[in-house]
This record gives sequence, structure tokens and C-alpha cells, in this order.
Amino acid sequence: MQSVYGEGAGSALFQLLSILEGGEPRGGPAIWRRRLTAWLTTRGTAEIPSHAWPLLDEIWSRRAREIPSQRAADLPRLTSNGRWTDSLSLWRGDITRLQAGAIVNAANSGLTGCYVPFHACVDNAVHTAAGPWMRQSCESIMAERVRPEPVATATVTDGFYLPAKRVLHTVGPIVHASAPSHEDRDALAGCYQACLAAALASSVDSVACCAISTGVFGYPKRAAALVALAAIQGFLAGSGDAPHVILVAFTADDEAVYRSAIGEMLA
Ligand code: AR6
Repeated sequence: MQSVYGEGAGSALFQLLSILEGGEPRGGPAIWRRRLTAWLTTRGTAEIPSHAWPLLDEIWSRRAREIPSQRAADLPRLTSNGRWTDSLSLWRGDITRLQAGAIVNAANSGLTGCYVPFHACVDNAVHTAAGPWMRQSCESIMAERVRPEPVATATVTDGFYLPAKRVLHTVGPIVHASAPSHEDRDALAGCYQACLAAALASSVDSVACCAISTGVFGYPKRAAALVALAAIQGFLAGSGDAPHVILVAFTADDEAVYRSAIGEMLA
């Protein structure tokens, strides 16, 4: 079976790297895949020659067909007793594999993705899985805004080759102190509120939220979970036609934090 990016000389991957690097790539498909990811991560899309785009399309469409995804609609709800948690699911996994109406991306103020190759942030995962069309879309949005993106807004783009239809890009607060301030808490709540409002305005049936600010930006996970849940509760309790909300925990520890925070809120 062919790998997700195609095998061998003459493959779309080989041709694409030859164009981008200006010579026949050495090594094999595994190295070429890493080089392609690094090349795209570190550059703006204006550097991609026009004849490279059809090859990118071929590679990403094959990849999207081959990588399994989880249907958000199939996820169990936390409760079924008329509470706000009837519209809430908790799922552990990679948010880029979720077939949802929208997913939330924890972005930076540049809003065009992370430029550090293989950095383990959700921004990198989302842009890599969506393909360079997402950076291109964010670049044109930011070219019009002519300013860094402030915290607690939501910018909607297509999902491109993600299983999700839309992506809600938001910039969370950076927590420098050992404990978040009131401003940090308000800013984090504002991120969830902005994303949930954008999901409602986009008429999506489901929205999956990653744990905004709890990685590189340093927000303590339990405190962040309580803020996220309070914002989601306010949203679900306040709008009758609210979409299904999925809290995405990336690790088993993150899932345990959410379960305990939910237990505390429902007690
Ligand atoms: N799926 C779901 N959750 C994930 C995934 C994934 N694929 N990958 C990471 N997480 P972070 P931040 C979780 O650092 O703190 C970027 O470089 C992760 O375990 O991605 O808001 C941006 O460009 C953590 O709990 O976002 C910004 O510069 C959570 O996602 C900066 O990081 C958020 O971690 C934003 O920092």
C-alpha cells in the first residue's frame, strides 16, 4: 500500500520536493515527508510556486482519505437528564482527527500558524493536517487587519483537508505568573465565548474545543478546565439551538483533569 504521501521517485512527493528544493531530493519517502513538513512550516505561502499547488492538492487529498477520523455526532454525551451537559462530550484524542462542524485552534497573535517545525502545539497540528491553504487563508485575513490579533477573538476559516468543516482560531492569554490573574481568567473565558459564538453564527452542528493556553502559554490545566467549563455552561444554558460541544483532552492526564472538574461542577 502507498504511504500517505506516496512512495518512490516520480511520486507527487518526490516531484513536489524537487520543485521546492530545486533539485532531486536525496533519501527516501520518510525523509521527504519530514522535509516537506519543515519546508512548509517555516515559510509563508507566497514562496510556494504556482505549479506546486496541484501536487500539494494530490498529496493532501490522499492523506485525508487514508487517515481515520472520529465522527463528533457519534460521541456519547456526558448526561441525558435535561442538564447543560446533555450537549457536551469529552473526547480524548487529536483534534485534527475529529469530524466536527468546527474545531478550535489555539493560535498566536500572528494567526498564520506556528513556524517551528514539528513543534508539538495544536496550531502546528491543525495547520499541518489542513495543508498550506489554511496558512494562505490566514495570511490574507491578517494582511487586511494590519495588526497582531488580540486575545479572546475568534477568526473563522475553512478546514481545508481537515475532517472538520471550519476552524475557529483564537489567541489565548499567556500566563507568566504561577497563578493566573483575574485578567487572564477573563481573557481565557473570552476565548471560549468568542469561539462558541462564532460556531453558533456559522450554523455548525458541533464544535470541538482544545485546551486553549494550557501548553506553551502556561495556563494551569485545572484552572483552565474550570474556566472553559463555566464558559461552556453559560453558552449551553443560554442558547436553545446551541451546537454539540466537545471538550478535547489530548492526554490521559488532561482527560482526568476535565473529568474531575466536571464532577466538581455537577456535584
Ligand atoms: N489535539 C488536541 N489537543 C492538542 C493537540 C492536538 N493535536 N496538540 C496539543 N494539544 P498549545 P497554547 C493540547 O501549546 O498553550 C503555539 O505554538 C496541548 O496538550 O498548543 O494556547 C501557537 O502558535 C495543550 O493542552 O497552545 C502559540 O504560539 C493544548 O493543546 C502557542 O503555541 C494547548 O497547547 C499557543 O499556546
